[in-house]
Amino acid sequence: MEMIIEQSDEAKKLMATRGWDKGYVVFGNGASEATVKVLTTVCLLKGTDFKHVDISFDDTALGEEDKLGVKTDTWKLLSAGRSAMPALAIDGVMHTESEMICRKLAKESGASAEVLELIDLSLASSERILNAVKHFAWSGLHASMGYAIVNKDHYTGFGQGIQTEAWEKESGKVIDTFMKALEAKLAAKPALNGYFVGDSLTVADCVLINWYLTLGCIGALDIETRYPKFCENWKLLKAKAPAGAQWHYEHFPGFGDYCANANKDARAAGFDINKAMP
Ligand SMILES: N[C@@H](CCC(=O)N[C@@H](CS)C(=O)NCC(=O)O)C(=O)O
Repeated sequence: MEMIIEQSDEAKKLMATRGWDKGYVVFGNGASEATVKVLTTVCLLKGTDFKHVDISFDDTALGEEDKLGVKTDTWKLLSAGRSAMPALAIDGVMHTESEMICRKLAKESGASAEVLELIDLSLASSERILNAVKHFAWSGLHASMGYAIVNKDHYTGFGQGIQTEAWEKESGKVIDTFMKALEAKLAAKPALNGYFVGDSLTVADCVLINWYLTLGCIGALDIETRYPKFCENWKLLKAKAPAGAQWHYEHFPGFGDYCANANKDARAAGFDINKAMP
């Protein structure tokens, strides 16, 4: 289960010119809710033995620095038309889909069945959950900004009035089932310590690391009352400052304020993820 991108000859040539065809190269913005999963996983498993190409939320052209915009033709070329982040190149082979990348790396590093099960739990629901957050938060923000920082067609399928009430309710069910499973997992631990399995960081923690801010801060879901153990555990992990998560912790919450502001009227009129919950 992995998503390998078939790059064109032109893309492969660029990868080689920049030295991105050797070793591990993470492409993505550290703040991003999908990129943070891969960055923390790669830091956990490879230490500092990887390159990081910053994919910025704009149309910055590739220069001397390892940095280019998510809206550029260059990123479109490298990502074979997907134009989304993150991606991980392993010796020049490009992989996409954050959780699938993490699962592959976890499996190859000999992760336990318990860790793989937690990754699979997230994999089974994450597309719908991310779409729900796009629906209730991101799409309103990006529309209000004229799609200045993202690729428009990734967001126009969501937003007030675009999905049905049945879709919204189903999304709420998926979120609740997923979060209750995580809550139960934590309830079975002798004490919360920031980690879902045992007493050290695993790839399961890396894959699950974004959901607190994605759902609570961006989606404005009332997670603190609904899933208290999950929230406490996330805070305990944050206090341990796992490598690769610093940009997500620091810069991602700011987007929550922008989303709240852009969706203010819609939310006041009842377009609210909390109303979709069972
Ligand atoms: N399912 C994908 C989601 C990728 C995704 O939505 N990435 C966002 C950032 S978190 C992105 O690239 N947004 C900019 C855009 O789509 O133009 C994954 O987990 O890798």
